[in-house]
Amino acid sequence: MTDRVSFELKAVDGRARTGVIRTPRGDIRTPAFMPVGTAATVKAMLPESVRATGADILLGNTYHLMLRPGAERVERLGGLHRFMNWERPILTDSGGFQVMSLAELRKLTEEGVTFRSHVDGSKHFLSPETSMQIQRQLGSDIVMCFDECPALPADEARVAESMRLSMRWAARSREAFGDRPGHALFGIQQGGVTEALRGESAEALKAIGFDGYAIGGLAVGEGQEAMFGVLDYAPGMLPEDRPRYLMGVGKPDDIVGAVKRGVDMMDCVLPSRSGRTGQAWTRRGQVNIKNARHADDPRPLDEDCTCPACSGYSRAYLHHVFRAGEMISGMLLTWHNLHYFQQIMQGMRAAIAAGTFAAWEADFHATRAAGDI
Ligand code: PRF
Ligand code: ZN
Repeated sequence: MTDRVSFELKAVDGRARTGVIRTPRGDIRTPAFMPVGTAATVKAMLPESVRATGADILLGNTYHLMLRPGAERVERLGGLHRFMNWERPILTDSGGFQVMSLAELRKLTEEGVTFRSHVDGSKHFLSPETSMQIQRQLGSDIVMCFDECPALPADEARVAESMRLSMRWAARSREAFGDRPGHALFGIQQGGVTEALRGESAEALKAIGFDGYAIGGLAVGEGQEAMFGVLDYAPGMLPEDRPRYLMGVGKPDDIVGAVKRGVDMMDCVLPSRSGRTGQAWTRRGQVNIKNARHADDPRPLDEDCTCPACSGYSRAYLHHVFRAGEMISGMLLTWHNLHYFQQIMQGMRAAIAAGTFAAWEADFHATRAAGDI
């Protein structure tokens, strides 16, 4: 165990990297996928089950937790780790992005953003300073800067203005975070799909200095080709010796393409959310368990998967419990999806360490192209 957060790069294969982020609450093997535990739970999963899928770290949300149950309450109850019974690392997003997508009657100024709660309509204010305070009350291990992220497509002048505001907020976040050994603060690069703006943002963040660097403002409507276009240059603008985190991504092929381009960490609601809507992600692509073709199928979702859903249950059973609206449906499919996403990460970590990432990636795409059987 360590009393600081550090990053050790273990191997590089092409632009893909593998390493480990060490924290007082445990190691995070990279490339890492972080399941999303927005409301102090990864929906439909016990924390020990999330750990059993191979997760080293979860993501929590400032926005949701400040509204319900409240950051002061979580702090009084011993912090987010104790509260949700997950003692390993937690990264918290800073709230700005969620305010823009979920809150009502938002008012954005240089100081911060005033908004009404989507839960009960109550009025709140978030700024770099209040976001840092809330993330400290939660006890977050990896704290994110307070930023703003425009939906794409947006005109370049608007993207530039927003990025520059986020960089001023990054400096205020750094100042408000202070010096907290054992906890890390990550900056967030913005700049849309414009290389010069991404470069300006990276330089601003590096001048401030952070423990890690996120790539924000992607997967917001631009499409995979444009996202990969940005990822062809954006990771290379950030310090090589710090973790790089692509926020809110993505589907399995997005994740693989991002790691190929030098990304170390990602998070997405996709495996957990789609588990509750009857969508399974497998080596051979997506399976919609609602489909009538599964009603009599005695085979598991994926015969090579070792998760509880695939070890003990048929597609026919998974189809039945989904159709019947039984809670075990979301539990089993979420477990399978999280397990599959973590298998992808483990496969990439091993391949990068062995210098065989290109072959691993070719096999990943070939298996998917073969389709569901
Ligand atoms: N900023 C923050 N959180 C985020 C994003 C961002 O740009 C995104 C964009 N994909 C997801 N979550 N703070
Ligand atoms: Zn499975």
